[in-house]
Amino acid sequence: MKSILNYIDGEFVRGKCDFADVNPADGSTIAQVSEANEDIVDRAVCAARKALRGDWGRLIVRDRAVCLNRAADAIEARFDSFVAAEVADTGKPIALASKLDVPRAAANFRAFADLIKTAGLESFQTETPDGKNALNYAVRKPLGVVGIITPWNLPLLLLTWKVAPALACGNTVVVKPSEETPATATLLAEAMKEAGIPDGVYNVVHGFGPNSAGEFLTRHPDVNAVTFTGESQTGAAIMKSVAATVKPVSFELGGKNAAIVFADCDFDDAVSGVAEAAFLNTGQVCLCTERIYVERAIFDGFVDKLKLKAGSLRIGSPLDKTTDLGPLISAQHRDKVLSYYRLAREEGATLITGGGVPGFGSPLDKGFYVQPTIYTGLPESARCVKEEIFGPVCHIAPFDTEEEAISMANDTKYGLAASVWTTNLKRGHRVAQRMNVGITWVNCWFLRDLRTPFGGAGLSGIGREGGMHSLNFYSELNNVCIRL
Ligand code: NAD
Ligand code: 6OD
Repeated sequence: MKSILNYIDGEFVRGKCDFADVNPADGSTIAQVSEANEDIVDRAVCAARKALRGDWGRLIVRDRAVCLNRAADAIEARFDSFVAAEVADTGKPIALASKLDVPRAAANFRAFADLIKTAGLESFQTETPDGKNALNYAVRKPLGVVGIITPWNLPLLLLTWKVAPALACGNTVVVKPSEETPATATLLAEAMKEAGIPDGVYNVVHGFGPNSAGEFLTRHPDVNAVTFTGESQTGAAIMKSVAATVKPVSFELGGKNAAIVFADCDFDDAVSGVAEAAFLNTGQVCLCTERIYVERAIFDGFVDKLKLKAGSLRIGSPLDKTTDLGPLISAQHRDKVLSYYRLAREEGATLITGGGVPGFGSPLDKGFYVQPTIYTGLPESARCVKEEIFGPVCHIAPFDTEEEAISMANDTKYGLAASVWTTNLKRGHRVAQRMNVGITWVNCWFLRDLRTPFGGAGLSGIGREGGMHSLNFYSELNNVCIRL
């Protein structure tokens, strides 16, 4: 059986206990993962601190950018291994991992390599009370050791989204990937070595959250900042854990995202776009749309067409290049999603399609599959309309006025993303600007430019990453004031 080990100071390190890495497509065990205890996490943090004082800490910005580009090259050189590892761990379709996850990992490194070379900082010429001048300018320094904790839905994409800017700013990192998807963070260690990134700059510890590697990392006194992507409740636990040592945090959390479809939309584009937003990655993208508001004039036609789209999705083996929908990540997560399918019935929903588990008559029956599911007819107060389900499921409700649609879309404690579907340019801008979220797409969804701010309001997060926002989070700015 394959072992997945911790990675500290350039060496693979075995812990005292193992846990199983399970393939969600058939429930088989892929590997045994070595869990990091508190000592191992401490060794990783010490290695990261030591590396700050070594060659890495002395590199000029241009050479750091070269390292990041070499990391991207190393990912591309092992493209097939990264795709295979991501597909086995997550059960996502091979076509999706090849198109989205692995290319974005390389793109994350290239984007921040480019940005750090050109990033400027503000300066001010200041008039002093005695009629003379002072010059203020800021310098960018690393924060130190950054703890990075990531989820299982887009493991490599979300990990590198944080590792790349952290390294661009000269930090060293200890990463704790999800216990469900440990493989690609570990493979990235090999790519980092190949890219010539000094030992100790990138360290990996494996394990769970509470009373395991996640908590040991966040409460470690020598970790200078924590960046986390995952559930809102986990964010709350991490806030408590970092409070004692007052660490800066960046949180990208859950969502209950809305799409607003106006009668003047390009109908076919809107149906395809909303179907993708509801079902991509089996609905396991934080940006996925679980609430759809459709103007009453096109409501029935839209529901029919979305049902046809859901019915045309090919559910099957992640290794089949034509598969659209793989399994959910785990038996536990499938239980959670199915409990919402039951709850929707109890809350009085009308089932339009799905609502159950597909049968294959093959080993895939042991996988954690569910059907893509559409409901209508729930009141806005229903738990299925309020709570994040994180599966291939959406609820569609009609609206009569723009104001009503905006008010329903904003009636949530989350605030991650929204999409607006209309051919009326003015309305597109107007509605988009009134969404209480970190990102609103108009006539598109999950279209990313890595220089733009990304994050959420309310339960969806704290802070923004992306472009200069990432550089500012991963840097300590020292303002120098010189009396002239
Ligand atoms: P999760 O919060 O359960 O776990 C995420 C990571 O946190 C894992 O590595 C886990 O081991 C670790 N963890 C758990 N408890 C911890 C603790 N007490 N201390 C330290 N670490 C701890 O999330 P998940 O189930 O892996 O991912 C799904 C969730 O992530 C969804 O809510 C989804 O919306 C959210 N998400 C948000 C974004 C975003 O960009 N906003 C992106 C992806 C996923
Ligand atoms: O595209 C990104 O940068 C990003 N952080 C996406 C998050 C997706 C959530 O599952």
